[in-house]
Amino acid sequence: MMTTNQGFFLLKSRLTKAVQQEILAAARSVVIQAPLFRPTMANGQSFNYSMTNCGELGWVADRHGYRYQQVHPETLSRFPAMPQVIRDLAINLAKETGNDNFDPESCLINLYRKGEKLGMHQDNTEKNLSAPIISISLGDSGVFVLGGFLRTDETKHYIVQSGDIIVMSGESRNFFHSFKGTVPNTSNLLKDGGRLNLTIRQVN
Ligand code: MD3
Ligand code: FE
Repeated sequence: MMTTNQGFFLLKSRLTKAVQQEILAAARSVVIQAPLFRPTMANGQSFNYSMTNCGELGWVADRHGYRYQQVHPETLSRFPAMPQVIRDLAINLAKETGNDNFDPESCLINLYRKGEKLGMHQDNTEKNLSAPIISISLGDSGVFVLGGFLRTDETKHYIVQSGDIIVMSGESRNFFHSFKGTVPNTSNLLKDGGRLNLTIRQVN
């Protein structure tokens, strides 16, 4: 296990292929009920990748800004419940990394196709900025970048592969980070390629 003294954990190959397939099936059932969407932000710019959510609350973006809400922005239906396999895994991973009492309220599902990426940012839409954040990587490998509290802090690059887990707790919870994009054709888990990232959060 790769860990820092700042609460950042990169658990390489944490999930067996069978568990990855089980989580992928759960994510697919979510996508059928809550289709992937590509938000347009306050500045009129469109997101570079697609997303959807499951759980009580979903992260959305539109011309009013970023927020958590209970309904899908296009269907206006409640987001589907968080599948038990994802919920249980997130609680166990939180415990494993020293975070008891984690309450998974939201799972954001990001799909990165070839060339799609996410710029440097901090996660601060959550009311609770001390609960850990759990990330599950499925499909093609990609390059994840971790900075520090300041946008100008030096960064470290990590390759994330299908079945890897990232846990951000402690100080790292509020570090700048980005996703530079996938390395195409590095996994056969997703039949159409690309990378799915599931981010499980306690919002309140
Ligand atoms: C490090 N997603 O949705 S997940 C996001 O690969 C997001 O989809 C990336 O950043 C992705 O906000 C990275 C791993 C992650 C999530 C939150 C973090 C890493 C983090 C918060 C602080 C530091
Ligand atoms: Fe983030």
